[in-house]
Amino acid sequence: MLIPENYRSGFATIIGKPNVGKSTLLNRLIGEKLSIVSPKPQTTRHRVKGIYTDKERQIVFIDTPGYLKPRYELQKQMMKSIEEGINDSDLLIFITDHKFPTDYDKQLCEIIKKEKRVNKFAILNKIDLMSDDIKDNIVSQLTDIGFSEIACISAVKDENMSVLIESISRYLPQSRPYYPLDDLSDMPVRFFAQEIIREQIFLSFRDEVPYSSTVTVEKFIELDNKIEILANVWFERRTQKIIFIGEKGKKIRSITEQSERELYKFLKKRVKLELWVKIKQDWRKKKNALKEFGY
Ligand SMILES: Nc1nc2c(ncn2[C@@H]2O[C@H](COP(=O)(O)OP(=O)(O)OP(=O)(O)O)[C@@H](O)[C@H]2O)c(=O)[nH]1
Ligand SMILES: [Mg+2]
Repeated sequence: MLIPENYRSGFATIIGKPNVGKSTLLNRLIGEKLSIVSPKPQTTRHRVKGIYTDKERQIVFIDTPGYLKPRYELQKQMMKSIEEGINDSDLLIFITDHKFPTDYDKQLCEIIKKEKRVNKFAILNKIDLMSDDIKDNIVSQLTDIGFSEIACISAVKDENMSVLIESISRYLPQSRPYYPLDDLSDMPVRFFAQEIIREQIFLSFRDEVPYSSTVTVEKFIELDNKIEILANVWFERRTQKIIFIGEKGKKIRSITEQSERELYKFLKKRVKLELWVKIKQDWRKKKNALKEFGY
């Protein structure tokens, strides 16, 4: 493809409170499930890039973890990745929902107000859950904060999504694309495998089990007709490991099977998955362990 003179490219960082729909939005915009989604807050832990490319523009979206008060070393790392996102991007996309303004919204808007270097775009998501009155009220509050533009959407119901790419790209500089035109992300396939398994854990357990877990892919062997994956699932304590395995190994077997199905959708190849359960005492509080696990 010949790149026209007026081609636009840039980095757009998506920030918003936990559970507001950042990852859902990223996946919709890219048209591929790159970032894991669950009904639980604090699902995303890394900055996940999703690259949108067409004839007129390349937008590198960066999904971030929901902003949090750092209680653990892990959450400090998550916050750092938001700050880096703000520093490295051409456009900040603040996303909120029908619950606006919560304390998180207020904290984020304070940060956004102070940030003078980048353009600011607001998205009101989950409009399927609100009346017109509530919607109008939130939009007028967002207008006062000083966003260049406010879009009202439902990422799940696909409402008002088609114009979003066009609106967003107006705030990006003219530039040649940063990534090859058919790239969707810059993360290795192992990263996605690990995230897909982690997502199944988030979807299948309550309380502490998902939050105290993390996954590392130890082996990823691509054969002609299948992919063999060996992954470790790490917990902080023995009690969590016991819950994860379940009675007679029932739970771990069902997680393995669910993960294999989801991995197949992403990798487009049959997957044989083996999960090993391990304990690293209090890993969320330990800098070295976090590093080892890729945070
Ligand atoms: N009703 C409705 N639900 C939505 C919409 N967008 C996302 N959700 C749901 O909201 C929940 C959280 O979505 P995520 O995309 O994981 O949210 P997130 O902001 O990435 O959350 P963290 O990664 O935890 O910060 C999921 O259950 C989504 O299905 C929407 O437009 N309408
Ligand atoms: Mg997320």
